[in-house]
Amino acid sequence: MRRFSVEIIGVPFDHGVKLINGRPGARFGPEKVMQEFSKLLANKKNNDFLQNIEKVNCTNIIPIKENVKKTHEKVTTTIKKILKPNIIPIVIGGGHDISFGSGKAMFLAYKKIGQINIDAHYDVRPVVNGKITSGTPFRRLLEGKFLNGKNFVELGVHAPKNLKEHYDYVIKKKGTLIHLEYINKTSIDKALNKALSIAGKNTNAIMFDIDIDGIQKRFAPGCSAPCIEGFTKKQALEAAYIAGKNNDVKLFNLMEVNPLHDVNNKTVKLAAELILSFIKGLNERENNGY
Ligand SMILES: [Mn+2]
Repeated sequence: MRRFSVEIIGVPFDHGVKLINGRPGARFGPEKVMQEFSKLLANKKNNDFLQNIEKVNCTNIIPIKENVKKTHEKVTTTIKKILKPNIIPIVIGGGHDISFGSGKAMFLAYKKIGQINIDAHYDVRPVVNGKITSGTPFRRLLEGKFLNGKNFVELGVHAPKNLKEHYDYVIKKKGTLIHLEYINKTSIDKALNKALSIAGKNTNAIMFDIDIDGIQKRFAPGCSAPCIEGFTKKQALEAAYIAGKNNDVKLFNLMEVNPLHDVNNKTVKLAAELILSFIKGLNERENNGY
């Protein structure tokens, strides 16, 4: 019996990136990543990863022009309807602000949720003058009480411009930071399993995020805010696989892929591989997994 379905949901929206003065273009991410992913699916050697997968569907959520709040509401409503323990959405951004929309849907579906974020940045900026930027998703989830800080884990957070006040905010909320230095000294496997146990403690479901800017610029130049430092391609692929394999992970957000700044399509290809890696893990989940 095939046990899981995957719903790949594109949200071609980067207004939140513009509002933070980042490089726009992530609105083109979903289409490009889906194209590349369908090539991977068409490759017969990848069929071994799909024995337990009933189907992989691709759809888009049409954003509300320049309206971040309304677009997020649409994301929440749409994903809430899709979420079932055996239906795993993979959301492709778009700006990282969209994770607020999918996170709220997770809260409505599962009540107690955990969050793991692989990112160069904290993304806990406050909403100032009503501007919901791509740097705000986790603060909004925490402030809205959709997410308890005790179940919030950030991995990487290595951008040189990260502000002390955002670090302080995560600590005040009792969130966990696992820095890149520690991960490189130990392993991504160890760090992610630690993150999964924290995010999964007394919760019903975990949301897993990869902001592509968490990966080194040489592997992922096509993003809104690239960093020289970061995860390697291998670490990111392993993280996606481990998250996919964990029974508690019920949604994957893959954010900030920006084809306008890509080099030889390598960021888009990496994003497609990350999706496949996650699905490979999902395919290997133990028994009923839900
Ligand atoms: Mn981010």
